[in-house]
Amino acid sequence: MKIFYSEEHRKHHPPFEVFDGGKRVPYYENPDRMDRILSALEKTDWAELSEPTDFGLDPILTVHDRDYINFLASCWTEWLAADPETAATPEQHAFLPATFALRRKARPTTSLLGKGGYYLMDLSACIVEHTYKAALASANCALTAASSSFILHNSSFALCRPPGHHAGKDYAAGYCFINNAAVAANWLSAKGKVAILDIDYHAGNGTQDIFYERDDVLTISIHGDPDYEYPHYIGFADETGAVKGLGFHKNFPLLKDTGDEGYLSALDEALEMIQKFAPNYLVLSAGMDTFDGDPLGKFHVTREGFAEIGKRIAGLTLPTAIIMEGGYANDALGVNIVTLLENFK
Ligand code: OKP
Ligand code: ZN
Repeated sequence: MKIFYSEEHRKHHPPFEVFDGGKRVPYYENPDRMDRILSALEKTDWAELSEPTDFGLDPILTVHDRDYINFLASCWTEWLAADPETAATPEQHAFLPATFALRRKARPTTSLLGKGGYYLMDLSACIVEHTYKAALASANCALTAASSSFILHNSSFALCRPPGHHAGKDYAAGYCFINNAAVAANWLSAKGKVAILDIDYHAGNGTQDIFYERDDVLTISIHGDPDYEYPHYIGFADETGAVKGLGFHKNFPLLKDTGDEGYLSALDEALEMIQKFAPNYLVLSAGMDTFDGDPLGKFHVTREGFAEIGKRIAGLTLPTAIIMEGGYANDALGVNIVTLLENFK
């Protein structure tokens, strides 16, 4: 299987994030996640790693707002110039505003912190010196996987970091800056019908937002119910798309403590919808944080569960661009992703 991976993620390593209640914790979305996956992939005889191709900014700018991307590009340099404390010890800091734009009646002001509060949705989208470069390389991994799946008509894996599914057209959120899966799916949508299935534990709010009014890209997300789980305000069952896109989005909000059985029955419904839609390509937002014991999740999907999930999705027999999203039980992350991927060889 072709796997696209770039080392650019390594220097996107914010020293902390801020949890609910104001607690400062080490950044969960860390480079170690990739090392665990790489070492598990090395043990297989089918993982064929290569560097992503640089697609330039055009395919990203058809999904994301130009001013937002400009903000990501220049944010750190501007912050360094504005904040002497960060300039003195950059590795101990991140760009993280303390005031956020409430609802969408706000506008991005000319001040950097005003832009930050407008373009960032929460305290987990910390920007540091190399964040923008890492996010671009991550998007290129997804684009290269999409084009590989298009050309070779088979499945591929984009080992993306940072992840993408919480990022919307003009906002970063939950460790995500550029929506890799959305960029890949939008690129593929010029070649045929595309479905995106998001199996990360968290609702794929960014992906939902981006395609909400489109009928050529079906989006489905299976996740912890936003009634108790991040991202809190989106991912409910009654959100099914709008205008032309009505009926082309589906959320499966699940209860706390969902295990293999409950998960697989939601998955079966999702797969049935995808079959009815009859896409030419599938983009799979593959988060592994549904795993039993993930520090950021409340589900109990087992390794056997991932084997079955992979088997059933691969059963669609669609060329699938598999895009890495979350998963924070680092000890198990490598084996879990390999268990999922094995079905798509
Ligand atoms: C990213 B992905 C913890 C606050 C939530 C954000 C989680 C982002 C998950 N109580 N922090 O979907 O794996
Ligand atoms: Zn997640």
